[in-house]
Parts: sequence; structure tokens; C-alpha cells
Amino acid sequence: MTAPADLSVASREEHDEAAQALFDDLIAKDSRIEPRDWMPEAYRKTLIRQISQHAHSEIIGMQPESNWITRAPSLKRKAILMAKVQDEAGHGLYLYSAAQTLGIGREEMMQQLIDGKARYSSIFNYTTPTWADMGAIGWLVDGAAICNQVPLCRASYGPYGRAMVRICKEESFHQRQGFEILLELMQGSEAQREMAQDAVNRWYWPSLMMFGPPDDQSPNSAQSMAWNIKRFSNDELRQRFVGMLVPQAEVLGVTLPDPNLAWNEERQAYDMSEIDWTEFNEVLAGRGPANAERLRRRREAHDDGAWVREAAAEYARKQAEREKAVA
Ligand code: BYC
Repeated sequence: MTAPADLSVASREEHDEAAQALFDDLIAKDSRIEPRDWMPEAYRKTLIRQISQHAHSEIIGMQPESNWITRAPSLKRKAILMAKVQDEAGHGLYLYSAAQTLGIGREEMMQQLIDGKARYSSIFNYTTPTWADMGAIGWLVDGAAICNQVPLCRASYGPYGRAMVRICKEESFHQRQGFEILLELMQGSEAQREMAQDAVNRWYWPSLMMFGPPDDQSPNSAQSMAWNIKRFSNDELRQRFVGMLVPQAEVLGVTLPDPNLAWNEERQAYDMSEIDWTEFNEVLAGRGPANAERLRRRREAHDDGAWVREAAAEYARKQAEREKAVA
């Protein structure tokens, strides 16, 4: 319901009011908003913010694991890891496409990332010194991603929700492959068990930070939930995630590094220690262990790919010329 360009100011206001009422009704009915539908500017901006950040996370998220492709301990592990990293690239592409339906160009989003002006998930600013980190990333990082993203399959914006369905299916495979790496290590030698536990110790807290700041410090949550973009608050999802991890940690035989983790019968939820939000804020401010390296590598990859973009643009120009000549 886009207003025709030649409407007077009064008619345009009337049109916008009717369009807003239709939008509110669709949200109230838990229906979907599609790209051609009228939407409030703030809704569009919120979606562009979240979807582009999510896309950037997928693309930057390829780095910590691709670091291990050449050093994977067997051909089978190498093939699985390559497939997983390729999946992340695919997720980035679905998400950039979903964001493009909201009127932002891919080049603009990419430039924001390269200029260091865009956010991406804090989790990818940690290093991966051992093979067990591949297990911990799959189990904890992809596990947290599933927890956060399954509800996003019902996000009110159609292209985002639909992209999430496919992404979640793939994340589910990623989580299992991580769990299986850790399980194998935990059934191995003392040194392998220590390596697995060390990786879990390093990734546990950052994976809890993935859900974002506590609810009382989350400026975007209330509006995003009112618009049916987010379905649960940051703390609700974090709590759900911990509840999921505890029985899985028992199967693995690893210890979750929180001495205060205990079931609270009254709350029907786990009590846990306070998260170190100073660390989270430092990472968000660009001062995490690998922020500089992640951006350096992304810029380098972008420069290395310049010839591909130029060749594609030239091919498109020639095609258009040919089509014009035929017409
Ligand atoms: N890292 O008001 P809040 C993956 C920012 S990909 C960095 O609660 P919101 C995977 C937040 O953006 C994982 N920044 O925000 C890929 C906001 O800043 P701005 C990515 C964070 O949007 C490869 C400010 O803090 N997943 O799983 O309501 C391999 C205040 O926060 C973080 C997604 O992107 C963070 N952790 O809620 C393996 C999922 N947390 O924008 C795995 C989609 C918060 O106002 N995104 N901030 O400057 C979401 O669900 C939501 O955007 C969030 C944050 C829950 C992340």
C-alpha cells in the first residue's frame, strides 16, 4: 500500500493513517509483513539493523573456523568443516538478500562492515587456538544460535522469517557436529579431555553473551517484541539455553564453568553467576581478542574479490548491451 507520488499533504496523511492501521492489524493478527506492504520507517530501520548485523555475523563467523580447515585432524573432519563454513556463507547471502528487500543495497551494507561501522556478533571476536574450539563453537555457539533463531522463524517480516527456516535446519547439523567433536575428544586420552574442557571453559561465557545485554539494558527489545520480530527477551532465551546445556554437558562429561549454576525449584530455572558485562562491552567497543584481526581479514578478502565484482559488472553491462541491440 504505497502512496501515489502526486497525493496532496492532507491525502498523504490520510493514506498513511490507513496504511498504519492495516500494518497494526496485521501485527495484531500475527500475520506477515511483505516487502511491498507499507511499513513504519522505524520498523524498516530496525529490520535493516538486525538483519544486516546478522548477515555480517555469518560472514565474519566463517573466520574462526576456516582457520582450522587446513589443520582438521582427518579428511572426514575437513570435509565436514568445509561444508559448515560454506553453509555460513550461504546464510550470509540469504540474509543480505532479505535485507535488500527493505531498500538497502548490498554494497552499502558491505561498506559499513568494512569501515568498521557495522556490528556483528561479539562471539566471533574470540580466537580458536585448538581443534577442540571447533567442537565448542558447534556445541555452544551454534547451540545458542539455534535457541535465538528458532523463534525468529516466526518473525513478522516474511523474507527474514523464511530465511531463518532454512538457516535453523543447517544450524541444527552444525550444533550436532560440534557436540560430536567434543564427545569424541571426551572419550579420548587425558590430554584430549583437557583440551575439550579448556575450550568449553573459554566459550561458555561468550556464548551466553550472544543473547545480548540483560533485559533492563536492552534498548531495542520492547519495540522489537511489540512488532513480533523478537518473540522472547534476551534473558529468557539465555535461560532457556542454559537449561538445554546442562543435560548435554552431563552426557559429554564436561563441566560448565560456573560454580553458582544450580537448579532453582521455585523459579523452575537455573541460577547462575553474573555475566561479566565489562568484557561484553569491551568486545562491542572493538577491543576483544580478535576484533582487529577479523576486520583486517574481511577487508583483505574484499580487496581480493575486487576482480570478481568488476568481471560480473562488465558481464552484466555486455549482456544489457546485447539485449538492447536485439530489442
Ligand atoms: N554482539 O537492545 P539489544 C551465528 C547490540 S550468527 C554484538 O538487546 P537487539 C553463527 C545490539 O545490536 C549470530 N552486538 O539489541 C554464525 C544493540 O546495538 P545497536 C548472530 C550485540 O537487536 C556463524 C545493542 O547491543 N545472530 O549464530 O534487540 C557460525 C543493544 O542490544 C550483541 C543474530 O544476529 C552481541 N552478542 O537484540 C556460527 C541473531 N547483543 O544495533 C554461528 C539475530 C546485542 O542498537 N539478532 N548487541 O547499535 C538478534 O536476535 C538480536 O539482534 C540480538 C540483540 C539478540 C543479537
